[in-house]
Amino acid sequence: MATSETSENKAKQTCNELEIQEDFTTDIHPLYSRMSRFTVREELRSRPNRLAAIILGLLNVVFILVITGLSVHIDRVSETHNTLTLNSSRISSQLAHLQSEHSSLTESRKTLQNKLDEDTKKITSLQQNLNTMTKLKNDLSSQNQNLQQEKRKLQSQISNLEDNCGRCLPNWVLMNNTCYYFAVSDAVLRKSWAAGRQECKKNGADLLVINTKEEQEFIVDTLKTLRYNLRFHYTNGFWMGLKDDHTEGTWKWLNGTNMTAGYWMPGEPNDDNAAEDCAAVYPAAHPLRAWNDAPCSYPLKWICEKEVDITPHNPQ
Ligand code: MMA
Ligand code: CA
Repeated sequence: MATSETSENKAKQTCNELEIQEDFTTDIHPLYSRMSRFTVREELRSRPNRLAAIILGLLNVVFILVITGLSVHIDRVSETHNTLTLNSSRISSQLAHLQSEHSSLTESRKTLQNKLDEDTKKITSLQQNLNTMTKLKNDLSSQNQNLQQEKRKLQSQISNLEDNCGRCLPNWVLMNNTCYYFAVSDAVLRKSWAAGRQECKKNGADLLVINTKEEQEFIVDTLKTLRYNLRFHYTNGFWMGLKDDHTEGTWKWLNGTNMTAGYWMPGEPNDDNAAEDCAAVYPAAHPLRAWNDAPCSYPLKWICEKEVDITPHNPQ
């Protein structure tokens, strides 16, 4: 609206100027004056056209500006599009690269997992082998210990046999100039205290009398050496020459001496049922806790003892 009012004012102003010009030219030449009037009239008639032309021109300018703006915008959009296309192809190529890396890594992971599984199996198998070997080693070590013990026993027997040669009866053991008989053989039946003593006497000996701690240890060790290493049961005892049948609780050796040091098992002697007056020695774990009192009529094994034969030892 403001633009059209301005154009109208401009047209009025032009018209006034032309009228003034007309007045001004009246004094000049009549022909010229006519011509001028004609021109002015023509010009007055073409005023709307000029306005339209101006408007069109302005529209044209605006249009050109818009076109130019749009063109610039399109260029920018196109540039952005190109950049995005470039980025998109780069991203696609990176994606393809990453996918290929991913599949290669997945493959590697599978291979490593398989290797891990195999190694785990191997470790388990090795662990089992190790356990078996350790068990075997322990078994062998224990066997070795047993064999060493066996060897010591056999060496002691050999040394006894050598020492015994010509001094003690066969199957008797020599120790400190004394021969001992241990009725360990399964072929020898158990007997009462008195019957056992009789067996000793048949060979010029008597039941065992223990005089020292060393002799006690020797007796128990020899019982174990002779494989009479059974778990404790009163029937596994060996009669000794020790009784308290004269006065209960007063233990006397066959040689008439009172017992001073006793190597009783814990809780013994207990005179069980007030009927235990004879003492027996056992192959006990602790050699100084190895005696028990039992009824003299009980069938047990026995140990005989006698001084070494006068016959001089004459090794070949
Ligand atoms: C028990 C215990 C001993 C006793 C025997 C035999 C198995 O041991 O009481 O002291 O001598 O029985 O009667
Ligand atoms: Ca007893």
